[in-house]
Amino acid sequence: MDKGALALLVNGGTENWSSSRWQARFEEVCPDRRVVLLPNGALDPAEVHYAAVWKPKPGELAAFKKLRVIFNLGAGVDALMADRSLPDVPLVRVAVGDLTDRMTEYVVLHVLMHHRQEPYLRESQRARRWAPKVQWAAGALTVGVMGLGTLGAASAQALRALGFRVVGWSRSEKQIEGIACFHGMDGLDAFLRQSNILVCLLPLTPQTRHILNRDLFTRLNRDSPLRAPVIINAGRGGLQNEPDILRALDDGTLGAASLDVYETEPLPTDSPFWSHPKVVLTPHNAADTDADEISKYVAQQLARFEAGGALENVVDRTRGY
Ligand code: NDP
Ligand code: OXD
Repeated sequence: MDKGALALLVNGGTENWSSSRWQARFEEVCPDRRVVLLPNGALDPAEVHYAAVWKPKPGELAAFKKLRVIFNLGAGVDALMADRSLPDVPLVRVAVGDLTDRMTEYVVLHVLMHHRQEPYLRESQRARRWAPKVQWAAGALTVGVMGLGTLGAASAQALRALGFRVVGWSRSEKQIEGIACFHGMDGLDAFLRQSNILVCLLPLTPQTRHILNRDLFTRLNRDSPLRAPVIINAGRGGLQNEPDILRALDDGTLGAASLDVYETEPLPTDSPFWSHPKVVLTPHNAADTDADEISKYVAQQLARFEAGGALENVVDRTRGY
């Protein structure tokens, strides 16, 4: 059987998304297959049967008429969903333990940072000030996790294991031990009214765009030792209304924000987020997509598919994630 080429299209721009690194890894895990880095003017598009991609630009995959599967090299597929000319073949996203563990680390780190008053303690250190404030127990706070999928459910369980009260919100009904689960727009208010720290791990879809807005912030719970609620967004920048976040931080509606993702990435140097005293900023590295792990995951899926098996983690295009 003609194996067809695997085309690699990586528009990353950061060290983790170096296309030569991804090419070397794919050549190692797919030794019997031609791995071609795009763009490649010498390539006959009909030779391409599979594509492994990160942030392709709209239209970049349309030329490959013999495509059988598109593998997205990350968990979020919003960039692909925005491409109206995307070939109508199965689209597989990443859902692997390595990525999930990395995101859990990020979420636990940032929840603990706000819970343990780290910004205040670092400021005290710089001022050589010995002035501890009362520290409450984890059980005094409720963490609300928006999105109870692969990443959200794992983070919720890790937070629960640390002693936080945890509530979760998803599109469909869920049951997760020890976590009060809410779903749908009807369940959103009850979920928000309990949440002192809000962790957002939703995918970006037309339904979730700008869901993190002023109206939502005003519905978060202020009755905790933190008083003003805190938001942590590691989903996508398009989930947040950025002027609303800044206004809410400035007028005390929000106490702090940990942000890993932004409407425009890289974050422009003149963004107020860089220097805002209540913002803990990271450059979209909450859960790096590891080239070793993900190339193996794609190679395994590809081998299974060619042997007649089913693909896993196929995106539902009508839902958009
Ligand atoms: P999943 O698809 O496994 O989970 C998505 C969750 O969001 C599901 O629980 C889903 O509900 C819920 N959801 C989707 N739409 C809605 C809606 N309209 N209302 C309520 N709930 C909704 O995704 P993952 O957990 O794997 O990843 C989540 C996102 O994290 C990715 O899409 C990506 O954007 C982001 N990400 C960010 C990274 C970073 O480094 N910052 C790294 C990796 C991912 P239901 O369960 O009912 O379907
Ligand atoms: C992803 C990401 O979606 O890295 O995997 O953001």
